[in-house]
Amino acid sequence: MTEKRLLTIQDISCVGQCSLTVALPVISACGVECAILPSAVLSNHTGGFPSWTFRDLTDELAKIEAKWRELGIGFDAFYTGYVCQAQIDPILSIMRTCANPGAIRVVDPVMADNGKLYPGFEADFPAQMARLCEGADYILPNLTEAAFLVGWKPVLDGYAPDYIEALIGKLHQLGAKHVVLTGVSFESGLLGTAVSDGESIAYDFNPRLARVSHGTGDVFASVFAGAILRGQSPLEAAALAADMVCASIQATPDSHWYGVAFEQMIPELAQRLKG
Ligand code: PXL
Repeated sequence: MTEKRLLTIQDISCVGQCSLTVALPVISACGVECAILPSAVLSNHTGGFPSWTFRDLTDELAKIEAKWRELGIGFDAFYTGYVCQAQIDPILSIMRTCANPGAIRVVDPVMADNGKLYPGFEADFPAQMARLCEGADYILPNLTEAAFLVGWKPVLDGYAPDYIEALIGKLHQLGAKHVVLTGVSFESGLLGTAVSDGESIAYDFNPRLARVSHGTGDVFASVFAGAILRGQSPLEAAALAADMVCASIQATPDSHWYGVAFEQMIPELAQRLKG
């Protein structure tokens, strides 16, 4: 158990094994206290269900921030995920006013995959999300999000290491200290992560699994944030996160289409971060 308290800001998709229903159990299993700030409440996520309800909670953010300031509540880490268009400034404010000394920021710029923005995000949202990346200690984009953040057209395959290096260089120019780029592949059988501290890039690869599943980005980011707070290096945290994503996918029956069975890897995650 660490004494550190993390605040995660992302939506509650009531059904769908993503965002807060993943972050809370996963970060708790890492032995890290996890406070939550829901950005929105949806009946279910937007990644494959034909429709959903959506309640934007932007109005709550400033009220909650004021109450936390009054009560002297602060956080050692912030981890942001799926947030709404108008929430960038309120979130930046919370990360300033409710930060304990040395607090870190982990920004997963959740907004796109497979070359496309998620439903509901306007074309100008990546520029807003880029403002959240400025000053982040870690940003965790997938290849599509990374391209949108820097104003490029997404390239999803057929690239060489110099494309990844150029993309990471541009992402650092947004003001992020570490870039953790997911979904990188130089040969078809391997899928991995590029981890950059602005000086050098290290890679971690796993065998590519046949299935592509929803919610894996949230599993990755939650394990990564928890492992960083448990003192792992960025590369160790990224490798652990990738292992836990693979274990979650492998535990998921083919008939289960809307998420991954991340619950099955929780005991292994807790074991690997024990002590
Ligand atoms: O897993 C990312 C995510 C989070 N929250 C909502 C989503 C998605 C991806 O589709 O729709 C509401």
